[in-house]
Amino acid sequence: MEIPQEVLSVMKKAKKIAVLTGAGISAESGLITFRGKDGIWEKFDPDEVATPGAWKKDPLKVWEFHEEFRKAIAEHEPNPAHFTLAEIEKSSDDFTLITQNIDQYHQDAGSKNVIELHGNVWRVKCLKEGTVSVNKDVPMKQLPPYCSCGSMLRPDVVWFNEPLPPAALENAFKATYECDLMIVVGTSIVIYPAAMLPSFAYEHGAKIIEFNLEPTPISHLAMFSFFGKAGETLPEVWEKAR
Ligand code: BJW
Repeated sequence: MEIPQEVLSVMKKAKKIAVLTGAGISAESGLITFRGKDGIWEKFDPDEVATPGAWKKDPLKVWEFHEEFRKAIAEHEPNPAHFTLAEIEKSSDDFTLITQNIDQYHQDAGSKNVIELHGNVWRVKCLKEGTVSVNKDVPMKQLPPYCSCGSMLRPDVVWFNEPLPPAALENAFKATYECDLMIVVGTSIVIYPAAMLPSFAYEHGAKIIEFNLEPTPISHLAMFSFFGKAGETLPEVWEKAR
């Protein structure tokens, strides 16, 4: 693969790195992405399984969808792209990984400074008390699950039309404004507010390097886009840049 010297130089010299990841980074682990051919939204209607309205109408159906997701995550594991980002963090003084993913593979691969914009499917939230706890039961002992207080638990993820966790969003914007390099991996850049981050970084003077199978709405802003599987391209680029 041809890797422009300029890209290696930017990666080497970057003082503050922000990374934005999406479902594509976990594709080579064996997880299905949301959009495109054979994507999750081809099989499921998001209005039926990933909105507050869906939850109100049929919490069991929503839980069954998330239960499938939990099973798939448990059956697979992080891939070389996740591990490479953890390595980049180790050799960087200022590194923030902003992910839209709910699978926790970044933390499993060793990443430390991770901002989860859309929550984490291993956490559950009590609807009455608002308390959040970790539940890694696969399968769940009971669907839908209940809190000891008697109230139903929901997955601690962000559905459409729900606000993102304020602290996560604030920290993501801060990292975006401050970084001199943003690496964008495996996201279609269509879901807001996450989709705004690369252009904000660009407007604040950061270089953008993208890893995706195909062009995205931010490819024209990128100093370079590596088109291919991130589990192959990202390790190869980092090997040369480190
Ligand atoms: C590879 C690869 C390989 C494959 N290597 N690459 C109009 C304008 C602007 C905004 C809106 C609007 N109408 C509605 C909105 C808001 C809405 C939105 O953005 N809608 C769009 C449809 C326009 N956003 C929201 O509702 C958000 N909340 C919000 O805005 O709140 C405002 C508010 C404030 C106050 C009160 C109330 C509300 C919330 C968004 C939540 C998103 N949730 C999901 C589901 C979580 C799972 C669950 O339910 O449990 O999050 S949707 C889904 O999309 C998931 C993802 O995180 C997210 C992004 O997808 P991602 O990661 O980019 O995946 P894909 O599949 O799209 O792309 C994969 C990419 O990988 C592709 O590019 C491939 O090519 C690539 N790839 N293999 C490299 N091997």
